[in-house]
Amino acid sequence: MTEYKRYLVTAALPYANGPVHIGHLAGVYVPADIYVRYLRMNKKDVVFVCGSDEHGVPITIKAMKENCTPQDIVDRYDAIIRKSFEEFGISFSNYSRTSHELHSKVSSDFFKTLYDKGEFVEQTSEQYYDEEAHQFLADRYIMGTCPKCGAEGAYGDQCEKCGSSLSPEELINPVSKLSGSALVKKPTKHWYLPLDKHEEFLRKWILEDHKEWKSNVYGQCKSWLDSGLHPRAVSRDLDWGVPLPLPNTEGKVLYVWFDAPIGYITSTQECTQDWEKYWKSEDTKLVHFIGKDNIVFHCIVFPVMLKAHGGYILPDNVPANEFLNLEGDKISTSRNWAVWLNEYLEDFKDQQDTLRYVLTANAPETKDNDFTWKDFQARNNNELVAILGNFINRVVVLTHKYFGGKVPAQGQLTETDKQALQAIVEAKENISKNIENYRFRDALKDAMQLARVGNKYLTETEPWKLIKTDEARVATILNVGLQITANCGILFEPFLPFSAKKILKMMNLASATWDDAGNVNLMEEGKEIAQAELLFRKIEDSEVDAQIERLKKIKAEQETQAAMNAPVAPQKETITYDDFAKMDIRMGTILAAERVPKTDKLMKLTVNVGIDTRTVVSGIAEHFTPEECVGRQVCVLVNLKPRTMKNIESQGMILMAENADGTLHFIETEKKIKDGSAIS
Ligand code: B3M
Ligand code: ZN
Repeated sequence: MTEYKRYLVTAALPYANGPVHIGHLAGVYVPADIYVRYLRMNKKDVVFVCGSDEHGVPITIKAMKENCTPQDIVDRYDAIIRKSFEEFGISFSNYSRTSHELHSKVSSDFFKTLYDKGEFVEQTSEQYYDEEAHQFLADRYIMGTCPKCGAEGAYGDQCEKCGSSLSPEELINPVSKLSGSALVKKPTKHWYLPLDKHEEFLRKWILEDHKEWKSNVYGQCKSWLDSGLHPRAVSRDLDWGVPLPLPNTEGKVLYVWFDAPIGYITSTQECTQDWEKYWKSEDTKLVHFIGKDNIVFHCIVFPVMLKAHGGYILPDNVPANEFLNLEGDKISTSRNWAVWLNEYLEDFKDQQDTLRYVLTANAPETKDNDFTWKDFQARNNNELVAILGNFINRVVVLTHKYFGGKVPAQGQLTETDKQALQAIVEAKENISKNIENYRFRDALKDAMQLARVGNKYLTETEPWKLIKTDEARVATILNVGLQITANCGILFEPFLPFSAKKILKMMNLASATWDDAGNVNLMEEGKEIAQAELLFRKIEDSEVDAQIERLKKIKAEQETQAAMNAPVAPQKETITYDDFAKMDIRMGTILAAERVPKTDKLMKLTVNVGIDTRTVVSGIAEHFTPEECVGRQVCVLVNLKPRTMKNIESQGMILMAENADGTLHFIETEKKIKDGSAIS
């Protein structure tokens, strides 16, 4: 085992084409921050870098849609993202941007070195070109008919209807998503990183030397390696990005996934002159925090780049997380299905730690997990408020009430006292071990366990009852309570930095390190403590209901949108006017409606169709209540041969329009007219 002298921790560079949401925080930034805060509390030498990922096609598309420049887009989101990270206490040593001048130099120098060493293969191939937009198109921006299921609007990389992976070549009638125009093929030259050449090295480095990696990460790497690696293009035909540093390559830039990880190096250079010590010494431990969709880039592509370049260290670990879902559905920026960090703080002011807590307690460390507002509320109210907050508040308030705010003397310890103090020692050990092994959920549970022990200890010893009869005993109890509280102030710091700070302030401990934790005499007798401060507040039903309502609205809008975009059924075969004229369709008014018992779909309607009042059985019961039907004027096919359903004779049929989402809608005239009026 290497004895590491310093740490270089990176967190995936978020794309600057939208704000960051809870999925980002849970999967990458909170775990990375917990790890780094823990290291710093242990007085380790750490550099923690990140920055905005500002290149790539989606940013150019967004700019085109909004009629502005890509730089405008990234300026906007970089500012929002930066602010969110600051507000949530993500303690980067530096947060950079890939549109910075320095990054352009660092990444093109990196490319140049690989080029000069002959590490790339050059290849010219025919690619789809949009003559109207004057550009080659990324697979995602080519659309056409799916060759597998026939659906319209399949993408050049995937059909969302049937889920097949596609290549643009397979699409029938490919068109540009940008301009809608047909595409031509043109030859273009690109530079490829031959991953296959490094396969043997990767197999040994990952599959043999890093068996300790998380099983989701190890498994994904193994499956990539087992299915065989191929050369990957590291250049693109695009006018947004780092220009290719080679002659006669106008209109070509570095592929965003080539320059983005180099962004970690740029960000380090920006914050320390000594950057090479972090990137180039074997006794630096490099750890990449990322989401699962970035595994291949951080475990295979970037290590190959670093190794091919030479002089750089490789990551010691890549503790990638799975995904966080929101209320049962995949989080999606384009569908607006997310809790955005900037919006969260508008509704839950100063409650950063609550979100950090819930996201860690529920972190998708080993499998995808779900964030629900009800769980958020329950964890806040039942854990943070009722256990941690309640315990600390009682200790501080009682110390002021009975002992003038000074740490009382510890007398003879009972078995119960000793057990409570022992919990401090255990908590420190467990939390440390779990954080060092990237098990942040478990580590948080360990910290919470200490608060639980403290809370239970107070409830069971009941100092408020003993104060009249046994002040010395109460002194001991509160002394023990204060030792636990002060330790909570240290041990919770990586997870809940804002609250930990308040706890330490209440304990009057200016600076504390991890070394101080585990000490059961941290609070010396006679030491003065500060007044109690509110740590967590209860979250009301109405607050989470409002959030759930907001999401429901978004879902409804999305469904309407999807239905509007869905293709309509093809036209039926031709009929004559006489075929049509045989149908007697009239306006009628529904006078009464009731569900047909023992069926889900059928509704028995009494309808005045002008000629008479009759019974019609209609399959609308899943879409309307009887109350919603009564009084409505509807279209009725009155000369349909009667049919008996569930022992009821139906004399006609109500005409309905069926939307693409399967919902049924009545067909109405723009104003009420006489029942029995013919429709022709
Ligand atoms: N910009 C983030 C993502 O895939 C991507 C990470 C780059 S890390 C070098 O969401
Ligand atoms: Zn398909």
